[in-house]
Amino acid sequence: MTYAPARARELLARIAEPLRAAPRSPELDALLARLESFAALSDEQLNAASALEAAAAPLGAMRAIPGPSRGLVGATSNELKKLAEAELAAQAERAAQAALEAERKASDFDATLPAARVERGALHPIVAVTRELEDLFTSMGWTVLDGPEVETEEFNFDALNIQPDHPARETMDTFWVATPPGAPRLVMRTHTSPVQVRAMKRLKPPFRAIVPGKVFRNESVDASHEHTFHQMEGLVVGKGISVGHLIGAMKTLLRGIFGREIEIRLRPGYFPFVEPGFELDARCPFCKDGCSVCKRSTWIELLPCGMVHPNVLRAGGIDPEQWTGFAFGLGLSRLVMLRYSIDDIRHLLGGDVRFVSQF
Ligand code: FA5
Repeated sequence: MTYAPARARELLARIAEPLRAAPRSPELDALLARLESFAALSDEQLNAASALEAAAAPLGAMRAIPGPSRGLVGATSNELKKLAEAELAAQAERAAQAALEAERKASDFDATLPAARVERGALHPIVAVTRELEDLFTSMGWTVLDGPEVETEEFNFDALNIQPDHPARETMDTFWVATPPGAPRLVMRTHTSPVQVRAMKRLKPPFRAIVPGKVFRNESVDASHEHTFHQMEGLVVGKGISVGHLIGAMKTLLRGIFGREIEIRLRPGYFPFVEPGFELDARCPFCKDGCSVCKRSTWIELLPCGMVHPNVLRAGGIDPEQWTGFAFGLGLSRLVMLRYSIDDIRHLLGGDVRFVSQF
């Protein structure tokens, strides 16, 4: 039933009637006076809010009401209360609707227009390939390690058996970090290999780890050379580790990357921290008899690697008489270029959203 002042007045009269006939007391007189004051209100004044107040009066003074009348007075008061509450709720709902309507009108809201397009992000190809490689290696029980990008001269060069007169230390290739005189010299790491020695100091052999990360070289930039690029180091230290293990791991790595068996060849390569050292070439996955990617040779120079030099094991606190190991340094940025046929390395860290959103 909808609220009307006449209905409220009717219910108030029904509440008061048995009270008037009941034996009098000061509390009962006060309650009757209060009920009469509500009944005396104009229709406008006797709105749902005052009807709710009127219903609360007998409900809050039940003890003043003589026993025989309580049931009837209580039930009628509750009816009045419910009626007033329903009206107040309906009023609140109408007000909310009206506010929404006003807001819609004010803001040109059109529920029939298509929703605003949300730009979808995409993984950077370097991140995508790094994650794939991490999945591949962790599935074979390797650990993923990290190392500092600002590295000490000791870890970046000395501990890796790179002599002080090695050309890689010269300003040409290395970004030196300004340090106070006498403090250990710092560099932006030129490769991920310093993490080899950090890993040896931290982990007890045997262990297998990869280290994907950013490296920095003071080089002139062109389509295949960046000053900031990504590498992924790999390191295995164990008993009786040989070149055979190295070749097996490299083949698994390439199979994981290209999705099929890839023919490889090893050429001698010189790196002070491995002995023997190799340059591993992969048969070009894009052609049979020469293309621009392999520079018409059908081989792609892919990853330098070798057996860990005894001096490096010693620098990492590992006895080279007991333990041997192999390491590799994958040029991750170049691999990503191969994988997605990207013709210029400068796209990778160029920060152009149009480039990244293609992957
Ligand atoms: C090294 O950095 C050695 N630390 C790799 C290594 C690790 C050898 C473990 C043996 C054992 P190199 O300077 O050749 O090696 O760099 C490794 C790879 O990084 C290269 O094969 C190449 O793919 C990539 N690379 C080197 N310079 C750049 C550059 N400026 N821009 C992009 N990629 C580069």
